[in-house]
Amino acid sequence: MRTLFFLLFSASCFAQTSPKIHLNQEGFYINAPKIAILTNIDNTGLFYVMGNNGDTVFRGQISAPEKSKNSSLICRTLNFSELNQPGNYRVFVPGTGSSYPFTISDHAYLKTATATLKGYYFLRASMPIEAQYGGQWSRPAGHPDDKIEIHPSAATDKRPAGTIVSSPGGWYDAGDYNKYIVNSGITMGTLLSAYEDFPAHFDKLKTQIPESGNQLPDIIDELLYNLRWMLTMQDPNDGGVYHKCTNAEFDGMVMPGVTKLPRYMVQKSTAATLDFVAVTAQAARVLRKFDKILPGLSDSCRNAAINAWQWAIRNPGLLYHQAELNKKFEPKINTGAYGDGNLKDEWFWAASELFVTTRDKTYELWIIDKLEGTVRLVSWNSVGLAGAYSMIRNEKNLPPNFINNLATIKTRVKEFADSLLSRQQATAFRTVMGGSAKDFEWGSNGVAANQGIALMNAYFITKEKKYLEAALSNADYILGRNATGYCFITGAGSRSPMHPHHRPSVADGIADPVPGLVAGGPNPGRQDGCKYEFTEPETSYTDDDCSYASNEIAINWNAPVVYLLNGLEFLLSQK
Ligand code: 9MR
Ligand code: 9MR
Repeated sequence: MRTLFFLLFSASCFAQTSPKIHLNQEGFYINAPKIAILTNIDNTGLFYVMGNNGDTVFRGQISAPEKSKNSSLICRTLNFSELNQPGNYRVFVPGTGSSYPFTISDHAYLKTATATLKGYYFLRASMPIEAQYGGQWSRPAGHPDDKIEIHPSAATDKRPAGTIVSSPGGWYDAGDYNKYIVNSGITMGTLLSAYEDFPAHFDKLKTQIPESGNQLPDIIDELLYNLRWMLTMQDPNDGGVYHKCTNAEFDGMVMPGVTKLPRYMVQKSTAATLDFVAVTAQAARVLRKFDKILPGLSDSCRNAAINAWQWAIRNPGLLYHQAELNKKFEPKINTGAYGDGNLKDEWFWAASELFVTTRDKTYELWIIDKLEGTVRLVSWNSVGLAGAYSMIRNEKNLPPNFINNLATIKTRVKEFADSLLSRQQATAFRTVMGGSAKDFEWGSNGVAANQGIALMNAYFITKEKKYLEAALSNADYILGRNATGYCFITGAGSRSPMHPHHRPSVADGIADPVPGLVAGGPNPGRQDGCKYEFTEPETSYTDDDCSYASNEIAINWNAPVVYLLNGLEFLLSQK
């Protein structure tokens, strides 16, 4: 026994860290499931969990092999869920080596959950990032956006082409420096929902931003920075909302504000306007309790939402078709399109948020009319579930005669979550993510996080723990239990993206990328034409800044990660 112990001790101390042990590189909650996956190692013996001092604290059996459905990897499960002593550990597999370090703790996600919210501060467009808050990533203000030209596609009598308007602030969309209402919409909806679902958590959460210490929670301060920009995207003359505030062509890979290319307000669209309705209606509701600190803002949001809704009713079919637009207008616009051909879910979301906020029956009819087929995973072009979540969350404030409709909506959400849950045991990484090879698309980490949110909503409906544990499996996925072995959040874990497609991270001359940002994730579409070492669905990821299809950061996939990690921290820490 003594010799065995000694052998293990020395083996683990000097053992190489092995990337073949894939696990959450941050940590696990005390009473939560704990799993690592061993890939392409022929070993069905024992594995060990060792503390920092080399003591073995747990010993378990390596499972039988299983081929992953989403790649050629052969996977074995190492389950150490029973270990529930707080501490710092590594998994050790004799002959293979040690895993990255991890903790078991009551606040396993807190640090990273906070960092993902802080990530938005670094994306703020028109103000400097100061060293006091941004550390080594401080930088001058980016695009001031106080002189935006009305593009010919957006011209009206009152605002002819070339009219100058002001649209400062807001977050940059992603690795690029443009600001798009559609993508801002679902991002804001997700973050507002995080606050609505977990106010007690966010009321205390400090992210060290310039506004920290004022009377508002930091998440609200961060949201306001983008909300105030969004409000400038509405034409006060008719209530319609411009699709985007953008360059004609993407800026080069330089720091923000270096290029001085003209910026344009491009075509109003029904999708942008409906997403704007949903966000401002939800903001009106969420900000109501801060009326004393933000006098009039909640009312302004409500009015903005109603005006935009009326514009959409008058203009129900104005889709954004960049190629068509470029046949008619100069300059041609070649930045992100966010064009969506099906707006049923946008109507549903907008009507849901207005209904919850105003209780006006007009919107109820739209909800019922648009329900069929809108329960699909949330993404920038699929926003129906966001409306369903808001109605479920605000059940108590809905008119009593809505109860049957709400029951239907709950059933749909639960069924959707059940279909996700049922796939978990069939994935070799034991995550809900990867239940279908189609999960691996542009921004697949957003898919993983949004699946987590759907599962958490099923938990809210049923209070059944299995949904929370399934949501956790996707947090584990994002934090490292995936085929690539990356913890996909910059600055988190042991092996995280170093070269995201993010202009400041490329151009700032600092080795570490801007922290708290989520990389897109595996995407076998590989639309960027970069070199990928692996190309199977769950492995087609490359940590190269040329790879905008697998390694770009974006506000719409950071937001569900903010929701997932903060929500799980709130629900699973024993407080
Ligand atoms: O940087 C752009 C990124 O934000 C977009 O997601 C991507 C796809 O639209 O395009 C990137 O810009 C590239 C452009 O499409 C082609 N020329 C090189 C640009 C930078 O890599
Ligand atoms: O997330 C978007 C993805 O679904 C699209 O397939 C892709 C190509 O149109 O564009 C993605 O969004 C990018 C946007 O167009 C420009 N800013 C960066 C976004 C993330 O890559």
